[in-house]
Amino acid sequence: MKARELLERHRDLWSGATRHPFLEGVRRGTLPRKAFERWLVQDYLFVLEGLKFQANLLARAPRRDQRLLIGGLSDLEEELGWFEEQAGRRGLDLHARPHPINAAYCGFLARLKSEAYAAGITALWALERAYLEAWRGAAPGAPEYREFVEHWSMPEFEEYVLRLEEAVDAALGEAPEEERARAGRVFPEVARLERDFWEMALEGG
Ligand code: HMH
Repeated sequence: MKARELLERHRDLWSGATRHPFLEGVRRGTLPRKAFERWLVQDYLFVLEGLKFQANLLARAPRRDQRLLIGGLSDLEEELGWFEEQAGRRGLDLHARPHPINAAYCGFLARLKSEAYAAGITALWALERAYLEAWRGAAPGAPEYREFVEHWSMPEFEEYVLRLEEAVDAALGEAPEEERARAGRVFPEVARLERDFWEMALEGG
């Protein structure tokens, strides 16, 4: 099994994760401001958890993936600063409570810390790839959201996602059958959680 096969096997779920009315609202500028602000605050909390998840993954990573994961961690930390700046500009309080949908996603990542590396790296690749495709699909984006579209559409980010895909393929290539199977189930789960995350931002409930 390869990372690409997972994308093909779950095409419909993947499309739900990467195309959503929220993103169409970003593209056209019709997104309610409240929905964007809700996304911004919740995504900040998600990235905070994501940093811990990735730090744990780094601690267990094979030698060949260490540099890639360290680079990703450093970018995530920078991204947190960027979110803080964006929130400050909009007068948003980042000390919010995680929405139950967000809490479910973070809980899923936290549980992966006690699972095999193959499952964890598959989840990381899937969630980063979801953002790459989702935001690129919203390009160029309404002027007020363009900075966000560009943030996740940069060639450097695409390169990072491609390197993660190689890491997934290498991990799957050497994992025992049951760990490969588990990684195969993690992928559609990430796709569902990504779709739910957009839904949460748009609908609020
Ligand atoms: C919900 N998925 C979500 N937020 C993010 N920032 C990413 C993926 C990419 O890091």
